[in-house]
Amino acid sequence: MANTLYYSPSTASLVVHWLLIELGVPHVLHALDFDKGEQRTAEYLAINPQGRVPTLVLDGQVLTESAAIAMHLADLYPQANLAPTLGTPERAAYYRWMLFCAYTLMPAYRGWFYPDEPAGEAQVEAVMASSRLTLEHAWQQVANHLQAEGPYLVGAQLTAVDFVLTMLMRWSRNMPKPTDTWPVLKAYADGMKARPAFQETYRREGIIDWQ
Ligand SMILES: N[C@@H](CCC(=O)N[C@@H](CS)C(=O)NCC(=O)O)C(=O)O
Repeated sequence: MANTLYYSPSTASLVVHWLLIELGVPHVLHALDFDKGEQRTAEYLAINPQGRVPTLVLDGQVLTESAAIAMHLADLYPQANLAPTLGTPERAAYYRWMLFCAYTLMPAYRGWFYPDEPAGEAQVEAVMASSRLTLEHAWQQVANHLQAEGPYLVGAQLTAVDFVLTMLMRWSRNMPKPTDTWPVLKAYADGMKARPAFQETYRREGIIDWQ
């Protein structure tokens, strides 16, 4: 079976799609239409019980969680140098920021985009307000870090975590305080967006905003 990315345009699958193109990994796309609830069909739940994207079937193995897939792809294609050497301070920083994305940014975005999940309709406003605060605080922290230790999250080396972070920055584009509000974050994102594989991902997913 060909490597298959189950995706929906402009979602958490974007970073996996981008890395597959960036690294030249052969794959086919399987689009899921969220409006039709295709992420919750029995067939899809059988491979991803969370009913979310991305799911990447790579060499026959089912992989989920965008940050984990990004790290695995970086490990599989060492010639691209997207993962610092094991056991180095740079590797530790790479883990730190990858988990910052997964532990801090992603749950806060989940709260912003799916605000009824934690406590129902009655608490939607409170959940959105708290998610927004968490995100703005986190983006300030990232901006301070890049200002002091950039140009990339791990310093001089571009790594897979920069791809994950760029996707997460993109999700703020329609929020009250998008990441482009911070000049250092905008400059960083502009550099990442200039990568040909980013442009190609946009083209294949049919995305035109946040160019
Ligand atoms: N932590 C997961 C998050 C995946 C996730 O929340 N995906 C969203 C799209 S951005 C999704 O599939 N939503 C559909 C739904 O929840 O019904 C990852 O990074 O892979």
